[in-house]
Amino acid sequence: MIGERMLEALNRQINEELYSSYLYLSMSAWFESIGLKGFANWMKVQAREELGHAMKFYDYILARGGKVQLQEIKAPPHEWNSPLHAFEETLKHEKHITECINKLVEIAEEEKDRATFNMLQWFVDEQVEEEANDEEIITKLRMIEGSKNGIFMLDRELAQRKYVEEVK
Ligand code: OFO
Repeated sequence: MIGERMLEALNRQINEELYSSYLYLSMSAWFESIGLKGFANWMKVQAREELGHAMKFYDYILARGGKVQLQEIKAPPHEWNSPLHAFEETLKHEKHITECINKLVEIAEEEKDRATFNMLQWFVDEQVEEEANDEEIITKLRMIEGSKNGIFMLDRELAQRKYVEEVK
């Protein structure tokens, strides 16, 4: 059984992950609306990954005999100034998620909840990867700033991303 404090924090994280999914789906729709289908694909894949993150917390709570309590998901923004702006906002959001995960780790330590502490290690690693992916794309976007051809090439590259279920 998970302690009350840990359970509440894990339930909050389900909401954070569902919001991440919502945010990236909104970005995907925006990229689609400005004709960048490759960027839209990348964001749609990311939205599915985030849903997978929410489900990891959901499944974990149930496996530990806890109660899942889904909360309202806030509306994400609907437009951004440029592809670079969208990815800067993505990185900012991922840094916030990293803080959330670190906070969960702290709670698990304080509550001496070894099982939750272990489960969270996957997310600690995942956040390193997520921030690095965003930084890589931001670097490319800064290099090609103002170049339509550059955006077109990057769009082709991002169109290659495929959804792969992230297994533990
Ligand atoms: Fe983007 O890692 Fe979950 O939220």
